[in-house]
Amino acid sequence: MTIVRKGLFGISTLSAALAAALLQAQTLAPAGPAATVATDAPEEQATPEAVDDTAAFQAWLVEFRAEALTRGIRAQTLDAILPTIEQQRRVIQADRAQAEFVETYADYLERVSPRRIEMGQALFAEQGAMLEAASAPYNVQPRFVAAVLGMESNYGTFPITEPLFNVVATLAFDSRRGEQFRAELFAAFEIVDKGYATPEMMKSSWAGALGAPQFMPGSYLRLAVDQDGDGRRDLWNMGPDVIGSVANYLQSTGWQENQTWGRVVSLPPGGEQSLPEPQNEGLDPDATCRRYTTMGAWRDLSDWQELGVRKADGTDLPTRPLAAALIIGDEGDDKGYLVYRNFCSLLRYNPSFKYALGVSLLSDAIAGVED
Ligand SMILES: [Ca+2]
Repeated sequence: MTIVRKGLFGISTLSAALAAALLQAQTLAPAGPAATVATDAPEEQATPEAVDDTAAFQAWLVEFRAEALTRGIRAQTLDAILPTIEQQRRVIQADRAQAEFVETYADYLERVSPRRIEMGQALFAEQGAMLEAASAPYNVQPRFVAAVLGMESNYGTFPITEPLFNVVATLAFDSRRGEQFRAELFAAFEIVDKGYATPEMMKSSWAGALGAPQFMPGSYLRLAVDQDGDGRRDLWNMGPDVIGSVANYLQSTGWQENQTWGRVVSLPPGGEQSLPEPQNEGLDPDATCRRYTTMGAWRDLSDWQELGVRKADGTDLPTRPLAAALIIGDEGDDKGYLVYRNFCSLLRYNPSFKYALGVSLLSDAIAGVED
């Protein structure tokens, strides 16, 4: 059995299609804080496919069922779904590949493509009033909601086809982020148990995220909203619920509607090397930003101005008092990004600098923000 599994799932049989799927999974899934990818990588090259742990997995499901019952999930729901759950070893491969995956900023940000910008603009042209109306109660500019959806699922057009229970159970049983996904598995059962979705609707990416906004099951329970008031929180079809839920998510992180994400800036002559050390001394960042320790110093825009940082076109930075951190993408870049506290809200959605920059630049492009 072990040998068969190795043949079926071993790296030597990794097809081009699977490799492509892994790349797609990267675009859909949290990539981990960009500057801490190295520490986020698994400590060793795990080869889960080489271990026949089917019996252990089944025993784990039995134990999971017992705890789920104590959490109030009905036996009827558990027994309809648990026997159908299978480990998906490709999910582990995708999860490992994701943590180790390194793409340059330049390559990653090609996702902010003319096509994706056009689709976002078409969304505003066709459903602008809905976007405005569903975002307004949460005090989030709709261009950011649209850009999140653009990056997460190409505005709900990516096919999301993996069986969520298989994906989440596989990751919950795996050691790398087991506890986190165990909580998500309870949440997934709760979604079905309470009738928010049928088991058939529980499809996900390779990282267990569902619907057009790619919410994890726990986020669905906490933050999805029934914006159109029809009694269901529908994240599966682009509409007011999807828009309102993303806006609600961003609001929950302290989004400030009177601010943007930040701006592209030009660095002083000499680039990064010309800026003073240490980079970690400065203003106290907003609470939402404190966890992102790799961001470096937070300084007032006037201080960045004094250090020689300018708008992308070389003109002076705005005089508005705002705390900002500097992110520099690929080594040798002569430009960077001064980011404000809303950027950290985007990181709460998906903790990757590249992802958050993708959303930011896409939101500017959709709305025609040039400055
Ligand atoms: Ca609804």
